[in-house]
Amino acid sequence: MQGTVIRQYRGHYYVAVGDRLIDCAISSRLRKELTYPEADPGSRRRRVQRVRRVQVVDPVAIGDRVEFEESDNNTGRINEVLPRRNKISRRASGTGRKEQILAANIDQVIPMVSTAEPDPDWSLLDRMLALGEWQGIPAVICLNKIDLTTEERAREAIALYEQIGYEIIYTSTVSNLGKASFQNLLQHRTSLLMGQSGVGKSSLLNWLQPGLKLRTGEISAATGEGRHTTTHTELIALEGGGLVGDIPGVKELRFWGIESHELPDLYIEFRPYLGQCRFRDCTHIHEPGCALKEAVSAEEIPLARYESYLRISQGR
Ligand SMILES: Nc1nc2c(ncn2[C@@H]2O[C@H](COP(=O)(O)OP(=O)(O)OP(=O)(O)O)[C@@H](O)[C@H]2O)c(=O)[nH]1
Ligand SMILES: [Mg+2]
Ligand SMILES: [Zn+2]
Repeated sequence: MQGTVIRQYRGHYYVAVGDRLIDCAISSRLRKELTYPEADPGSRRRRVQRVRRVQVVDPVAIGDRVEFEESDNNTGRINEVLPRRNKISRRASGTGRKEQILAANIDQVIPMVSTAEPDPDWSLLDRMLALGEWQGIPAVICLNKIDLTTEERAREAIALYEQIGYEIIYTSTVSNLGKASFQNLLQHRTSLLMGQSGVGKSSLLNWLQPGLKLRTGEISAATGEGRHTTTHTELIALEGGGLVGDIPGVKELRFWGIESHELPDLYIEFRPYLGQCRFRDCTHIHEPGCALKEAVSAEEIPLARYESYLRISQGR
Protein backbone atom coordinates (compact mmCIF):
# COMPACT_ATOMS: atom_id res chain seq x y z
CA MET A 1 0.00 0.00 0.00
CA GLN A 2 1.04 3.60 -0.50
CA GLY A 3 0.41 6.66 1.59
CA THR A 4 1.82 9.99 2.78
CA VAL A 5 3.77 10.47 5.99
CA ILE A 6 2.12 13.30 7.87
CA ARG A 7 3.62 12.98 11.33
CA GLN A 8 6.68 11.47 12.90
CA TYR A 9 7.31 11.17 16.56
CA ARG A 10 9.65 8.96 18.56
CA GLY A 11 9.99 6.19 16.04
CA HIS A 12 6.35 6.31 14.96
CA TYR A 13 5.50 7.38 11.44
CA TYR A 14 1.87 8.19 10.80
CA VAL A 15 0.89 7.44 7.23
CA ALA A 16 -2.30 8.92 5.79
CA VAL A 17 -4.26 6.85 3.30
CA GLY A 18 -7.54 8.49 2.44
CA ASP A 19 -9.24 9.13 5.77
CA ARG A 20 -7.21 6.54 7.65
CA LEU A 21 -4.04 7.02 9.62
CA ILE A 22 -1.67 4.08 9.97
CA ASP A 23 0.87 4.04 12.78
CA CYS A 24 4.01 2.64 11.14
CA ALA A 25 7.50 1.63 12.13
CA ILE A 26 10.28 1.54 9.56
CA SER A 27 11.93 -1.53 8.11
CA SER A 28 15.28 -2.62 9.48
CA ARG A 29 16.93 -1.59 6.21
CA LEU A 30 15.60 1.96 6.58
CA ARG A 31 16.43 1.96 10.27
CA LYS A 32 20.11 1.53 9.42
CA GLU A 33 20.00 4.97 7.82
CA LEU A 34 18.67 6.50 11.01
CA THR A 35 21.26 8.46 12.97
CA TYR A 36 20.96 10.38 16.16
CA PRO A 37 22.56 13.78 16.50
CA GLU A 38 25.90 13.86 18.17
CA ALA A 39 25.67 15.13 21.70
CA ASP A 40 27.28 18.47 22.31
CA PRO A 41 30.16 18.69 24.68
CA GLY A 42 29.01 20.31 27.88
CA SER A 43 26.73 19.62 30.73
CA ARG A 44 24.50 16.61 30.77
CA ARG A 45 21.42 18.76 30.99
CA ARG A 46 22.36 20.69 27.91
CA ARG A 47 23.04 17.48 26.08
CA VAL A 48 19.68 16.02 26.91
CA GLN A 49 17.92 19.20 25.84
CA ARG A 50 19.72 19.31 22.55
CA VAL A 51 18.98 15.74 21.72
CA ARG A 52 15.35 16.33 22.44
CA ARG A 53 15.14 19.45 20.38
CA VAL A 54 17.17 18.53 17.39
CA GLN A 55 15.43 15.95 15.32
CA VAL A 56 17.18 12.79 14.38
CA VAL A 57 18.51 12.49 10.88
CA ASP A 58 15.79 10.35 9.48
CA PRO A 59 15.45 8.51 6.17
CA VAL A 60 11.71 9.30 6.21
CA ALA A 61 10.38 12.87 6.27
CA ILE A 62 6.92 14.38 6.47
CA GLY A 63 5.42 14.67 3.01
CA ASP A 64 7.15 11.50 1.87
CA ARG A 65 5.15 9.08 -0.21
CA VAL A 66 5.92 5.64 1.13
CA GLU A 67 5.16 2.04 0.42
CA PHE A 68 4.10 0.16 3.52
CA GLU A 69 2.73 -3.14 4.70
CA GLU A 70 -0.27 -3.05 6.97
CA SER A 71 -0.67 -5.40 9.94
CA ASP A 72 -3.41 -5.25 12.57
CA ASN A 73 -5.14 -2.35 14.27
CA ASN A 74 -4.04 0.37 11.89
CA THR A 75 -0.36 -0.37 12.36
CA GLY A 76 2.21 -1.19 9.74
CA ARG A 77 5.78 -1.05 8.49
CA ILE A 78 7.29 1.30 5.92
CA ASN A 79 9.45 -0.58 3.43
CA GLU A 80 10.23 2.04 0.83
CA VAL A 81 10.35 5.79 0.37
CA LEU A 82 9.16 6.69 -3.14
CA PRO A 83 11.19 9.17 -5.20
CA ARG A 84 10.76 12.74 -3.96
CA ARG A 85 9.50 15.54 -6.18
CA ASN A 86 11.40 17.99 -4.01
CA LYS A 87 12.67 18.41 -0.47
CA ILE A 88 13.50 21.10 2.02
CA SER A 89 16.60 20.04 3.85
CA ARG A 90 19.54 21.39 5.77
CA ARG A 91 22.82 20.22 7.12
CA ALA A 92 22.12 18.55 10.44
CA SER A 93 23.47 20.08 13.63
CA GLY A 94 26.60 18.58 15.08
CA THR A 95 29.91 18.00 13.44
CA GLY A 96 28.98 15.09 11.20
CA ARG A 97 28.12 15.83 7.60
CA LYS A 98 24.57 14.70 7.31
CA GLU A 99 21.48 15.87 5.56
CA GLN A 100 18.34 16.46 7.57
CA ILE A 101 15.18 16.53 5.48
CA LEU A 102 12.59 18.81 7.03
CA ALA A 103 9.83 17.99 4.55
CA ALA A 104 9.35 16.49 1.10
CA ASN A 105 6.96 16.94 -1.83
CA ILE A 106 5.93 20.45 -0.91
CA ASP A 107 3.92 22.81 -3.16
CA GLN A 108 4.97 26.03 -1.46
CA VAL A 109 7.15 27.29 1.34
CA ILE A 110 6.02 30.07 3.63
CA PRO A 111 8.98 31.67 5.39
CA MET A 112 7.66 33.52 8.41
CA VAL A 113 9.11 36.63 10.00
CA SER A 114 7.64 38.71 12.82
CA THR A 115 7.79 42.49 13.04
CA ALA A 116 9.25 42.14 16.56
CA GLU A 117 9.62 39.60 19.39
CA PRO A 118 11.77 38.16 17.87
CA ASP A 119 13.15 40.82 15.54
CA PRO A 120 13.42 39.75 11.92
CA ASP A 121 16.46 37.74 10.98
CA TRP A 122 16.88 38.81 7.35
CA SER A 123 19.77 36.49 6.78
CA LEU A 124 17.64 33.55 7.78
CA LEU A 125 14.85 34.78 5.50
CA ASP A 126 17.30 34.87 2.58
CA ARG A 127 18.34 31.31 3.34
CA MET A 128 14.76 30.08 3.53
CA LEU A 129 13.98 31.76 0.21
CA ALA A 130 17.10 30.33 -1.39
CA LEU A 131 16.17 26.82 -0.29
CA GLY A 132 12.80 27.15 -2.00
CA GLU A 133 14.36 28.57 -5.18
CA TRP A 134 16.89 25.76 -5.28
CA GLN A 135 14.14 23.18 -5.37
CA GLY A 136 11.88 25.23 -7.62
CA ILE A 137 9.26 25.54 -4.88
CA PRO A 138 7.30 28.83 -4.91
CA ALA A 139 7.55 30.96 -1.76
CA VAL A 140 5.19 33.44 -0.14
CA ILE A 141 6.53 35.43 2.80
CA CYS A 142 4.39 35.89 5.87
CA LEU A 143 5.03 38.91 8.08
CA ASN A 144 3.32 38.24 11.39
CA LYS A 145 2.70 40.28 14.56
CA ILE A 146 1.63 43.37 12.63
CA ASP A 147 -0.08 44.49 15.86
CA LEU A 148 3.32 45.22 17.40
CA THR A 149 3.96 48.08 14.98
CA THR A 150 2.01 50.19 12.51
CA GLU A 151 1.00 48.69 9.20
CA GLU A 152 3.01 51.35 7.42
CA ARG A 153 6.19 50.48 9.31
CA ALA A 154 5.62 46.81 8.70
CA ARG A 155 5.30 47.35 4.96
CA GLU A 156 8.41 49.44 4.97
CA ALA A 157 10.40 46.80 6.81
CA ILE A 158 9.67 44.15 4.23
CA ALA A 159 9.45 46.42 1.15
CA LEU A 160 12.70 45.11 -0.26
CA TYR A 161 11.28 41.63 -0.64
CA GLU A 162 8.17 42.94 -2.33
CA GLN A 163 10.33 44.94 -4.76
CA ILE A 164 12.32 41.93 -5.83
CA GLY A 165 9.13 40.06 -6.58
CA TYR A 166 7.96 38.02 -3.61
CA GLU A 167 4.38 37.99 -2.49
CA ILE A 168 3.93 39.09 1.12
CA ILE A 169 1.07 38.27 3.43
CA TYR A 170 0.58 40.46 6.50
CA THR A 171 -0.94 38.78 9.52
CA SER A 172 -1.70 39.25 13.16
CA THR A 173 -3.32 36.59 15.28
CA VAL A 174 -3.89 39.28 17.93
CA SER A 175 -5.64 41.94 15.83
CA ASN A 176 -7.09 39.31 13.51
CA LEU A 177 -5.50 40.54 10.31
CA GLY A 178 -4.99 38.60 7.09
CA LYS A 179 -6.96 35.50 7.95
CA ALA A 180 -8.87 35.14 4.67
CA SER A 181 -5.78 35.61 2.50
CA PHE A 182 -3.89 33.08 4.55
CA GLN A 183 -6.67 30.53 4.31
CA ASN A 184 -6.77 31.02 0.55
CA LEU A 185 -3.06 30.56 0.31
CA LEU A 186 -3.16 27.19 2.06
CA GLN A 187 -6.14 25.69 0.27
CA HIS A 188 -5.65 22.58 -1.85
CA ARG A 189 -1.88 22.52 -1.50
CA THR A 190 0.85 21.22 0.73
CA SER A 191 2.63 24.12 2.40
CA LEU A 192 5.51 24.37 4.80
CA LEU A 193 5.74 27.09 7.44
CA MET A 194 9.31 27.91 8.38
CA GLY A 195 10.88 30.49 10.62
CA GLN A 196 12.63 31.30 13.85
CA SER A 197 11.21 30.03 17.09
CA GLY A 198 8.57 32.43 18.39
CA VAL A 199 7.46 34.10 15.15
CA GLY A 200 4.06 32.52 15.68
CA LYS A 201 3.87 29.52 13.34
CA SER A 202 1.79 27.37 15.67
CA SER A 203 -0.31 30.32 16.85
CA LEU A 204 -1.16 31.09 13.26
CA LEU A 205 -2.41 27.58 12.61
CA ASN A 206 -4.48 27.58 15.81
CA TRP A 207 -5.97 30.87 14.70
CA LEU A 208 -6.87 29.51 11.26
CA GLN A 209 -8.31 26.31 12.66
CA PRO A 210 -9.30 26.72 16.32
CA GLY A 211 -9.82 23.01 16.96
CA LEU A 212 -6.10 22.30 16.49
CA LYS A 213 -4.82 23.29 19.94
CA LEU A 214 -1.16 23.25 18.97
CA ARG A 215 1.18 24.16 21.78
CA THR A 216 2.49 27.73 21.67
CA GLY A 217 5.05 29.44 23.86
CA GLU A 218 5.87 32.83 25.27
CA ILE A 219 8.96 34.67 24.08
CA SER A 220 11.71 34.64 26.69
CA ALA A 221 11.92 38.02 28.40
CA ALA A 222 15.64 37.49 28.94
CA THR A 223 16.74 36.75 25.40
CA GLY A 224 13.83 38.01 23.29
CA GLU A 225 13.86 34.65 21.55
CA GLY A 226 11.33 31.90 21.23
CA ARG A 227 11.56 28.82 23.42
CA HIS A 228 11.37 26.11 20.78
CA THR A 229 7.89 25.12 21.76
CA THR A 230 7.16 22.89 18.78
CA THR A 231 9.42 19.88 19.03
CA HIS A 232 8.19 17.64 16.30
CA THR A 233 7.12 17.97 12.75
CA GLU A 234 3.70 17.35 11.41
CA LEU A 235 1.55 17.98 8.37
CA ILE A 236 -1.84 19.21 9.46
CA ALA A 237 -4.95 18.55 7.38
CA LEU A 238 -6.98 21.72 7.00
CA GLU A 239 -10.76 21.75 7.01
CA GLY A 240 -10.79 23.72 3.75
CA GLY A 241 -8.57 21.11 2.08
CA GLY A 242 -4.79 21.24 1.98
CA LEU A 243 -1.95 20.20 4.25
CA VAL A 244 0.35 22.51 6.15
CA GLY A 245 3.56 21.65 7.93
CA ASP A 246 4.48 23.24 11.22
CA ILE A 247 8.10 22.55 11.96
CA PRO A 248 10.18 23.40 15.00
CA GLY A 249 11.70 26.86 14.90
CA VAL A 250 14.88 27.04 12.88
CA LYS A 251 17.71 29.18 14.00
CA GLU A 252 20.42 27.81 11.85
CA LEU A 253 19.76 26.80 8.32
CA ARG A 254 22.98 25.49 6.96
CA PHE A 255 22.69 24.53 3.33
CA TRP A 256 23.04 20.97 2.23
CA GLY A 257 23.98 20.06 -1.33
CA ILE A 258 23.96 23.57 -2.79
CA GLU A 259 27.18 24.22 -4.75
CA SER A 260 28.64 27.70 -4.43
CA HIS A 261 28.27 28.35 -8.18
CA GLU A 262 24.52 27.68 -7.85
CA LEU A 263 24.04 30.31 -5.16
CA PRO A 264 23.73 33.53 -7.27
CA ASP A 265 20.80 32.06 -9.17
CA LEU A 266 18.92 31.54 -5.88
CA TYR A 267 18.74 35.31 -5.39
CA ILE A 268 15.95 35.97 -7.86
CA GLU A 269 16.83 39.60 -8.51
CA PHE A 270 20.39 38.60 -9.52
CA ARG A 271 19.16 36.47 -12.40
CA PRO A 272 18.94 39.11 -15.15
CA TYR A 273 22.64 39.92 -14.60
CA LEU A 274 24.06 36.42 -14.51
CA GLY A 275 26.13 35.48 -17.54
CA GLN A 276 26.94 39.13 -18.25
CA CYS A 277 30.16 39.44 -16.26
CA ARG A 278 33.56 39.73 -17.96
CA PHE A 279 34.65 36.33 -16.64
CA ARG A 280 32.42 33.39 -17.28
CA ASP A 281 33.22 31.84 -13.89
CA CYS A 282 32.77 35.15 -12.02
CA THR A 283 31.97 34.61 -8.33
CA HIS A 284 30.71 38.23 -8.11
CA ILE A 285 32.92 38.80 -5.10
CA HIS A 286 36.18 40.40 -6.21
CA GLU A 287 36.36 40.18 -10.02
CA PRO A 288 36.57 43.28 -12.23
CA GLY A 289 33.87 43.74 -14.84
CA CYS A 290 31.23 42.09 -12.69
CA ALA A 291 27.73 42.89 -13.94
CA LEU A 292 26.23 42.03 -10.60
CA LYS A 293 28.44 44.38 -8.62
CA GLU A 294 27.70 47.12 -11.14
CA ALA A 295 23.99 46.52 -10.61
CA VAL A 296 24.54 46.87 -6.85
CA SER A 297 26.37 50.17 -7.38
CA ALA A 298 23.55 51.39 -9.60
CA GLU A 299 21.10 50.37 -6.84
CA GLU A 300 19.36 47.99 -9.19
CA ILE A 301 20.11 45.19 -6.75
CA PRO A 302 19.56 45.92 -3.03
CA LEU A 303 22.87 46.17 -1.18
CA ALA A 304 21.46 44.20 1.75
CA ARG A 305 20.78 41.19 -0.45
CA TYR A 306 24.20 41.39 -2.08
CA GLU A 307 25.80 41.48 1.38
CA SER A 308 23.70 38.52 2.38
CA TYR A 309 24.98 36.69 -0.71
CA LEU A 310 28.56 37.52 0.33
CA ARG A 311 27.98 36.23 3.85
CA ILE A 312 26.55 32.96 2.66
CA SER A 313 29.06 32.37 -0.09
CA GLN A 314 31.92 33.03 2.32
CA GLY A 315 30.43 30.62 4.81
CA ARG A 316 29.58 33.14 7.48
N1 LIG B 1 1.70 40.24 19.44
C1 LIG B 1 1.55 39.09 18.79
N2 LIG B 1 1.97 37.94 19.34
C2 LIG B 1 1.80 36.79 18.65
C3 LIG B 1 1.19 36.76 17.37
N3 LIG B 1 1.19 35.49 16.93
C4 LIG B 1 1.77 34.76 17.92
N4 LIG B 1 2.14 35.54 18.96
C5 LIG B 1 2.80 35.11 20.20
O1 LIG B 1 4.12 34.68 19.91
C6 LIG B 1 4.54 33.68 20.83
C7 LIG B 1 5.15 32.50 20.10
O2 LIG B 1 4.18 31.86 19.30
P1 LIG B 1 4.31 30.36 18.78
O3 LIG B 1 3.10 30.12 17.93
O4 LIG B 1 4.59 29.41 19.88
O5 LIG B 1 5.61 30.48 17.85
P2 LIG B 1 6.30 29.34 16.92
O6 LIG B 1 6.79 30.06 15.71
O7 LIG B 1 5.35 28.23 16.71
O8 LIG B 1 7.54 28.90 17.82
P3 LIG B 1 8.31 27.49 17.87
O9 LIG B 1 7.30 26.40 17.97
O10 LIG B 1 9.17 27.62 19.08
O11 LIG B 1 9.11 27.42 16.62
C8 LIG B 1 3.30 33.34 21.66
O12 LIG B 1 3.41 33.98 22.91
C9 LIG B 1 2.16 33.90 20.85
O13 LIG B 1 1.06 34.27 21.64
C10 LIG B 1 0.74 38.01 16.80
O14 LIG B 1 0.21 38.10 15.69
N5 LIG B 1 0.95 39.14 17.56
MG1 LIG C 1 5.51 26.19 17.14
ZN1 LIG D 1 30.10 38.81 -11.56
